[in-house]
Amino acid sequence: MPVALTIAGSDPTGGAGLQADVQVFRSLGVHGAGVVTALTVQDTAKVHQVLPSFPSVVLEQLRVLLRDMRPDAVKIGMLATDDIALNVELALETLDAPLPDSVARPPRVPIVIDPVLAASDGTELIERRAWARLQDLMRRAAVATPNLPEAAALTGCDVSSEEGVQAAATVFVSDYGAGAALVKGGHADGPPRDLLALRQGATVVFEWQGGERIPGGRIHGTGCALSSAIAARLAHGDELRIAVAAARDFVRQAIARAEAFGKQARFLAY
Ligand code: PXL
Repeated sequence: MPVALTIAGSDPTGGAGLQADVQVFRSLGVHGAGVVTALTVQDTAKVHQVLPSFPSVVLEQLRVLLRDMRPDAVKIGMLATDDIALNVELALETLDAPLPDSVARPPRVPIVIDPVLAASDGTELIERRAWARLQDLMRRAAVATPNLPEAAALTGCDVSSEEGVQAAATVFVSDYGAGAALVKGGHADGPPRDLLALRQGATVVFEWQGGERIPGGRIHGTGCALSSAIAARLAHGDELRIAVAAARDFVRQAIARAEAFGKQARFLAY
């Protein structure tokens, strides 16, 4: 069974964060490993508190884990603080080191970065001063998966038009160095359209991916599930475009079957 590693915050409701990521991994036939970047105090209504992990523990957990168990894909979600983001960046260098019994560089492990800035209730899930580190980390991403507010915040682009979304996606790929960017259109009104921007040589090509809005209102954890599903498919060896298409299908079906949990939330069902 392939292994995917999530580096993410803990959401005790299981609707988002690391708990959701490992459920998605398993349901897509991938073993889920996980390093917790932050605890949250959270119910289905809101995030009450955020408690970042010790940065040194995140670094040690990742170094010890990565020396032992090489993941086939990595997903990065909530990073909480600049120090944690820095330590994640440092630990990921372990992935580039030659394997113990070889002098050759190991093949690059695909990394999916979901640049989580805030929870739906507005609670900050990463400190503002860490945004630059998050932008810097993008050069390690096979694909970044910002939603519209995150794409706007991290690039400064006005994403209210199609051209603006393309400009933001281009910043992720051309300026920050991500291999690709999937800008998720779910936050806009009307039928949601995602934009996949792919680097092809010196240029960036765009693919708009449409869909109808499935009625029923907001669902918690769709972003976490989408990025984890992409990582799971990449862990299976899918090419990026195929992995993104499969992950979008997976989330769309899970939205259509969403179930109510707790007092205030609907979670994906898969
Ligand atoms: O959906 C963003 C998100 C990511 N990670 C954690 C969260 C949330 C939203 O609440 O709690 C841990």
